[in-house]
Amino acid sequence: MFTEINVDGIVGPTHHFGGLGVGNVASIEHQHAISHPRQAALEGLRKAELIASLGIPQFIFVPPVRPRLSLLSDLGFHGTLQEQLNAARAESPRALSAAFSGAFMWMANAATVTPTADSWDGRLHCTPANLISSWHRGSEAAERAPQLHSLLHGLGIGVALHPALPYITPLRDEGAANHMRLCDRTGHVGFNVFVYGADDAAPSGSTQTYQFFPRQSRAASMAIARRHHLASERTFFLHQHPRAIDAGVFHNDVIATSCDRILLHHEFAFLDAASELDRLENQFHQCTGESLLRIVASEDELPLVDAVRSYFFNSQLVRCGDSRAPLHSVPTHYELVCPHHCAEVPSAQRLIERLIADPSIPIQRAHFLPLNESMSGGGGPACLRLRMMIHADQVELLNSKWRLTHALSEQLSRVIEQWYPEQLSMVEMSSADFVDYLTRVDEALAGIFE
Ligand code: SUG
Repeated sequence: MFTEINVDGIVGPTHHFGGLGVGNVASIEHQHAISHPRQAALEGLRKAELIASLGIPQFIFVPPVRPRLSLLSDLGFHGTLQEQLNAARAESPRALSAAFSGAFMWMANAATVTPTADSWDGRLHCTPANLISSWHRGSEAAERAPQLHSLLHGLGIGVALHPALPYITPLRDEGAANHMRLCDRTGHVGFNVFVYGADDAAPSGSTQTYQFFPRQSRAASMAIARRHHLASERTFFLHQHPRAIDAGVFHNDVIATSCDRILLHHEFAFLDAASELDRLENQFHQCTGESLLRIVASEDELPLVDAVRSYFFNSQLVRCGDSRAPLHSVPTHYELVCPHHCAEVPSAQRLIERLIADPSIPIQRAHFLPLNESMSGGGGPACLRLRMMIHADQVELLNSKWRLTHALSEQLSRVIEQWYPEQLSMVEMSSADFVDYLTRVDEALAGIFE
């Protein structure tokens, strides 16, 4: 029996709104607004605690070091630290923001992970995402890879941790945010669905009329499928709908979600996908003997603008119950962990009520979580976690230092309350004293994990 585990990242003390998220309307709207790192970190932690309480083994990583001063010197800012910061703020606020980026909190972009059951070599494969579309996230793969290695190394040779794809624009990759895994009740028969925004091989002019630059390329998705040794008959590539990208859907997980045999998506999630979706449904039935449960929200039911405002599809769809229990002893049910914005957008609220009321859909409950700070940067609950399917017996082999227990959560809360800035703006970020202060925050966090 396979079970899902989640890995979140502790929100960093430099969480701020730099407006750097490409095609991300919340990020663009909040550019240079005052952020609240302490609140952001506590909201993220509460979300992870709720997921753990629903029975998902929950892990949490420490933040990478910020600022990345090497970025400033690489860009030619020189002199004392204060001079570098002053010059960056005056000449290139984007560079300054990128150096202090807290975007690593959105762990769904950390990597694409496929389980042992899906590859012909029987290994779990993990490719950290190169995140080259924007100013601020290209360093994350190198920063998260050692943590992923530390988490997974107890699984031994059953793990292939690949390097990120080459850092070239035709291979731009945003990780699990553009990947969905569907599977049968046991989790043993898996189907991998990759969703890309740009197909560089498509005839020019076909559908490339975007307002926003599409972040995931088909070439990147295909390379990941190849290096993960996925069976082609259970691997699918879908094109994100340009209407969705233009409405602010910069990742698939803003317009579609999945868990086990449930695929929930918007009418305009994919372009010309009818035949691929038919093939997916047929293959699913043939290989598993079960039916895929495909639930579509129409534009009438949830207009794209409301999907983006509410981030409904970025809710976490969680299988509840004891995943180690014998298969047929517990009826499987699912719960939605939604951003509280869903309760404020009437169409999203009605859609959630419809799903829960429908007896043919095993979703029984919705939780609404305050995630204001993450949402203002364009990240909902699902953006904050990297999910992996592993064999239930292997959970104990993962490095328990990263496991979110009640005690760890209390320690983290204390450090966050004591050390994290309540507010942050570009003014503080251009102060050498603040940089000095950040090293002490890092030490306090690191002390917890020693
Ligand atoms: O890459 N926002 C992130 C949000 C990532 C959401 N992840 C998923 N959908 N899985 C991004 O756009 C905002 C940073 C800023 O405002 O400068 C930002 O990076």
